[in-house]
Amino acid sequence: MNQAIDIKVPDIGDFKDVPVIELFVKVGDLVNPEDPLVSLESDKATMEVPAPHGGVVRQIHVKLGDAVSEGSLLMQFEGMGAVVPADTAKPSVSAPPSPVNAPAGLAEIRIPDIGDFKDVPVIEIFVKVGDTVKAEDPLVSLESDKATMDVPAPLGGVVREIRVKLGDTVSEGSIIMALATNDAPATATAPAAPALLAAPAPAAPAVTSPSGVDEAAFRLAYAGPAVRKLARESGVDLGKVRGSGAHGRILRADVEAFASTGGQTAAVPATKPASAPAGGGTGLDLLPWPKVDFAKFGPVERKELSRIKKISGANLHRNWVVIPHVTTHDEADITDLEQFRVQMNKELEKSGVKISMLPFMMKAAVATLKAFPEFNASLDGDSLVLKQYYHIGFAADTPNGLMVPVIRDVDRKTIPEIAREMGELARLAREGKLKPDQMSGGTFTISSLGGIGGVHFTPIINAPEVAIMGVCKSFWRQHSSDGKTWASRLTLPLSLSWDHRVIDGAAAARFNVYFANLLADMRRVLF
Ligand code: CAO
Repeated sequence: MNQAIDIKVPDIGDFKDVPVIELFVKVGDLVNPEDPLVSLESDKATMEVPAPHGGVVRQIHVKLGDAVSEGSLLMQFEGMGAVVPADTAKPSVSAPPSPVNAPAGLAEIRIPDIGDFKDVPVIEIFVKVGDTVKAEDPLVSLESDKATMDVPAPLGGVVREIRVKLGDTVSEGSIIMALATNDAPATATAPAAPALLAAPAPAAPAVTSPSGVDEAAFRLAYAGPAVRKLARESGVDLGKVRGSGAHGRILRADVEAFASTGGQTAAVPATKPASAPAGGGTGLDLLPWPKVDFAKFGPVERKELSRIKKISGANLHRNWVVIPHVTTHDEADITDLEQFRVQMNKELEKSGVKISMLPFMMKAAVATLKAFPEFNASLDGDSLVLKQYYHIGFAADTPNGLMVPVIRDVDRKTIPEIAREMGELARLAREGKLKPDQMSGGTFTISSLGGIGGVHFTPIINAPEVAIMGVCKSFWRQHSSDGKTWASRLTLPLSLSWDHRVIDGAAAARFNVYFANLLADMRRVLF
């Protein structure tokens, strides 16, 4: 006899009020045990709730976007004796799933919010298939050009599948592994669901399209197990499907649409044009890089670039090639400011804060940015996004390479506060412990080589910012304003690089003069 069976959300760890992001069944569907019913997405994991029993879907009690927790009623099945496996054949009409026959969960673990970072390489994988992990155990380590980040397990379980390998690049939302939670089979070879209504899907590799599927992109595609299975069965290269779900999640409908159009409409272009348009001037038709056997000329040693150097190199290269840089040099008279700085350091000696020239430059930069708002902006297509906040980055030299921590709201901080924060961020940078949010959101950068030397240099703009101020070591020079009387003045060399798509030379020269005048007399910052 048919029975009404309540299907509830099983144990999903500490998660509560998790939105339903996908419904895999509709009223009237015939479902096998273990078939996915709904997909839930917290900020840290995507979980598919499988059917604990076979049956026909009689009622669905949730809709997309509804928030559910353990025990929430999802749907009702009309159970049919023939499809209920023996060990789960006694569903009570209203009893919540017991620990024994609660539907086992498969949680897909995604990269959480990692700030503005994208395409960050996986540099370490701490677990292997079959390992049992607890919530908060580290799963993988990522390394951007600016920080190393461990991704912890958002919930406990057994690692069922690892979908990344060392060197793969991931972004927020990329799926890195699948965890069997609760009573889910710990290995892919122990499926619990007897297939009574339909033949089980063949194992993934057997149905994979033999050609053209980019396995790495497939692994990283943002999609749940049911959609992956469908993609495998349909021979769809998941890495090429654009997701229409929240945060770009690939839905069943996306795979179906992709498959129905022969993979044409939603495909991401896989290749660049073979060559630049003739005469268009948009391609770089360069000679190949010279290949030289240096050892022919003398002894050499080969040393691999650090990972941070490799990645920051790629960013610097992009910025250098894409942004039409111009650098305007100038000088600031900091004689009085230096005297004041030395005096303040004496007064603050006991507080433990030591103030270099850089915090003063930050304050002067904010006042200058307020006067020249297009320098505190980013290009977005044909628009300029003018920011009304002043987060100033500073280049920090570290043993691993260049990093740019950001001090937020410099306009609202005192000089000692800026100095203290800068010291702390520089320390974290040197120890490789900066967090993504400590390096994001900058609106303008200062790169100071003043503690080292140099006269002028041409700093590379830290995209998507539009300008960067470089400063070198101050020096004493004889100065005259009338050619008759001369005085020794402490002079700070300035090198402002600016994006010529946004800023004109006259504005850049004015920016430097304004900035220099503020440093010459910091009282002007008050105006
Ligand atoms: N002229 C003369 N002396 C200067 C100066 C300047 N413009 N700027 C700093 N100094 C002095 C400081 O007063 C300090 O002197 P004391 O030791 O006598 O007190 C000394 O130089 C060292 O300063 P600092 O470098 O420790 O402090 P800072 O606040 O100026 O800079 C930081 C901090 C983190 C920015 C710096 O240590 C650093 O990493 N600079 C390198 C940035 C870089 O690599 N830029 C290039 C990017 S493009 O590849």
